[in-house]
Amino acid sequence: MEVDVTRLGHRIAELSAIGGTGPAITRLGLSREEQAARELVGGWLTARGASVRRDAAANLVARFGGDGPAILVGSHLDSVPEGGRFDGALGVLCAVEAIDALLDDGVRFRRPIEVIAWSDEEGARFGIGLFGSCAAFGRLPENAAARADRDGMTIADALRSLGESGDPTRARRADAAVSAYLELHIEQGPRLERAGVPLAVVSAIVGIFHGRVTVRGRQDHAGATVMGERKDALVAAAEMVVAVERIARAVPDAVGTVGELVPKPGAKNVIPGEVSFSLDIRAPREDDLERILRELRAEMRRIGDARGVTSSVDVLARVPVAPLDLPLRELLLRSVKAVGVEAPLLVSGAGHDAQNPQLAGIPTGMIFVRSTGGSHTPIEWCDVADAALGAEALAGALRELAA
Ligand code: HGY
Ligand code: MN
Ligand code: MN
Repeated sequence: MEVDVTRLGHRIAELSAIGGTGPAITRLGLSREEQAARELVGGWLTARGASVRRDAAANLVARFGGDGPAILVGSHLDSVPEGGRFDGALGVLCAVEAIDALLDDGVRFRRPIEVIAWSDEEGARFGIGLFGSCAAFGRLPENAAARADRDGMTIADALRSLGESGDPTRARRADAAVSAYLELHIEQGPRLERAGVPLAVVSAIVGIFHGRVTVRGRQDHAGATVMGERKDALVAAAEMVVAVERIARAVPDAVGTVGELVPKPGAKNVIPGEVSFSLDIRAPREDDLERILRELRAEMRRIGDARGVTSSVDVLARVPVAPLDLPLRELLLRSVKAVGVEAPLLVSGAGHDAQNPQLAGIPTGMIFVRSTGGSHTPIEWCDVADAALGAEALAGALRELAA
């Protein structure tokens, strides 16, 4: 069985044109662009005989085969703003290519397979990462549908504008309906490139904390307020941001990032009275992640007391460390070996939809494909030859699981 590298390359290019401005991709969750991407991928799958639907959380679900627990395979089609063309998208395209190659090879599925494109994995608009797979596996935070983007549009509004009911919890899958989940994804880091190896198998995915901090000081006049009288929310927030980096750097393999920071009212001659900033903290060990969060809260209180400001943390998401299924890991190592690669086992520093089925108790496995240029950046890159090798390994695993 051979995957078709040319077909895969053309589809990467075709999908990249949706939300693409030059090398950069902006295909935000629950946006028109994400819907256009679902329609493109759904069309290819319908043409191969899948029954294609979109669920209440706007996940694309393309089913091959009859009744019974299904093997799910896929990733996400949304991107971060000005992101790359491979993060998420490659996993969906390689899942489609793997199915195409198996069908081209005359394989008949003894168990149902569903190709999935999870909606809004990045959480770039509404702040809830892994949104579509959280909805499917019952792991959405309270009141998720009321979360709004910067324009005040809520998740419920966005779903309704797509023609859904507005209640993403209706996408909940019965766990018994899913027998396994596989995801291929670019590595998004330098380890495979440095090792000169095209594929890896993922052993575990880091724990993730996503939050939003609000710092409240006193808005005042930039000229008439002497320095000793200020309650400057932005300077306090800046000290807290530096503390995030210092505390995370002190814990092995942990990371801490502030990617968004919004001062209010946001004028050059006004001392900011309020600042909100994002928190993205990750670690491969739960106790380390908890320790970082404890230290950070203590430091934010100390800085607030010293500067006469207050701060609060709104928890957006807390995904525990997810060790992936051992038997599936062995199966994927065999499938990768069958395409000629001695794959290393890697812990994923990036979050993935795969965390949700695994944490819901569904056997889950991941294949990484070598990528270069970093990720969440237009210069993210993956050679189509490496992608095809990944699709070949994925097809081998699906053949063993379902054919
Ligand atoms: O943030 C992440 O790790 C993923 O790209 N959503
Ligand atoms: Mn991403
Ligand atoms: Mn991704």
